[in-house]
Amino acid sequence: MNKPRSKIIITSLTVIIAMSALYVAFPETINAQLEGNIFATHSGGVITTSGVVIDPVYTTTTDPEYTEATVEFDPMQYLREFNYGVVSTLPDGKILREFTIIAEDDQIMEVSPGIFFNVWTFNGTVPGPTIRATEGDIVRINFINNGAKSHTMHFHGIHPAEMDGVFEIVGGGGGQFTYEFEAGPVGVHPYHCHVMPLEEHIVRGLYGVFIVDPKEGRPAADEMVMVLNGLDMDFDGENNFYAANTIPFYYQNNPIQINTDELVRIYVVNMVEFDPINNLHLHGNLYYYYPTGTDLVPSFYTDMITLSQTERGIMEFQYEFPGKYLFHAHKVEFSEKGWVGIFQVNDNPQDKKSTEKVDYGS
Ligand SMILES: [Cu+2]
Repeated sequence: MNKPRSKIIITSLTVIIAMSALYVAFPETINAQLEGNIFATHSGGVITTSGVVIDPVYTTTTDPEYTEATVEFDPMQYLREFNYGVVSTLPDGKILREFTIIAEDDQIMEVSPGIFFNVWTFNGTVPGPTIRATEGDIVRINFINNGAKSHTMHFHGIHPAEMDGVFEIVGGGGGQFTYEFEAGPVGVHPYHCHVMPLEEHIVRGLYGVFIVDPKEGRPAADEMVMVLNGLDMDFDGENNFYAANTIPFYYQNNPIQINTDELVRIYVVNMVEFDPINNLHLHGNLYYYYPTGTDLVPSFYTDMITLSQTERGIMEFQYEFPGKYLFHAHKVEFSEKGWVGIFQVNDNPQDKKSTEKVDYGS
C-alpha cells in the first residue's frame, strides 16, 4: 500500500492543480489565508503552513502557545455521536424533536495533513450531524442557510412533497425554511442538499445521516456511523481521496477500539459521487447486514457489501478473538487513496460500551 515516491508526486500534482483551480474560483479565499496558519494535524502534530489554502509543505512548531490548537473535525467523535434534538411532547402525545441546522459554504477544512479544501457544511462539519429519531416522532428542522449559494435539506424517507427539499430553494445570506415530518420508515437514511449542480453540492460536503429507530428500541450495542465519501480536490469529476468519515486513512492511523464478545452496530451510508460503486470488506469476521435498515431481520451474513450512491444499511457483528482487524473498500484504488481503517479488538470486559443504557433522547 505504500508507494511514498509516487504518492508524493501525485499529491504535489493534485495540490498544484487544485490550487490553480481554487485561485480561479476563490481568489479572495486564497488571499485571506496568506498570513499563514497553525494547525493541529489529525495525527496530533502541530504544523505551520506557508499561508496558502492548500499547502502540503509545512514545518513542525514546538511553540507551546499552539499546542491546544484543535482540528476542525474529529472523525473519532463523529463516529459515535448521535443528535436526538431538543425533545418535547406535543398536545397529542407525540414526541417532537427539534434541530437547528445551519448551512455554510465558505469553510476551509484540513482534509489530510497540510491539505486544505473549501468544504460546504451542515453545522460546520462533513458529514453534518447524525440526526436520530424514533419512528412516529415529529422531526422539525429549523434550517438556516448562511452560505453564499442556495441550499436545501432533502431527506430520504417518507414525507409530504413540500418537505422534500427539492423545489423550495432556500437562498443564501440567511434564508430559512422549516422542515417538519413524521420520522419513518425505520432504517438509516441519508440527507443532503438538493440544489443544482447536485454533484457539486454533495461532493463538497452537504450531507449527513438520518437514523430512525423502531418504537421498541434496538438491542444494546457499540453503535457507530460510517459515511463513505470521496473528495474531488481538483474539480475534474474524479475523486482524489476516499474515506470513511471524510479524513483519508484516519481510522488506520487511529484504530477504533472495540471489545471481544460485544455487539457492534454500524450505520453505513455511501455518499461517494462519480464512482458508480463502493464496497466494504471486514477482516477476520462476517457481519449481519440489513439493507436500508428497514427490516429488523438481516438479509445477509457476509464480509462484503456493494453500495451505489446513497445506498446504505446496518451492519452487526462481534469479534471472538482480540487483535487488529482491517476494514476497507475491496475496490483497491479506494483503499489505497484513504478508505481503510482498523478495528482494535480488546479483551477488556470493563470497557464495554453497550452496557450503558441506550438513550433515545426522550
Ligand atoms: Cu447546496
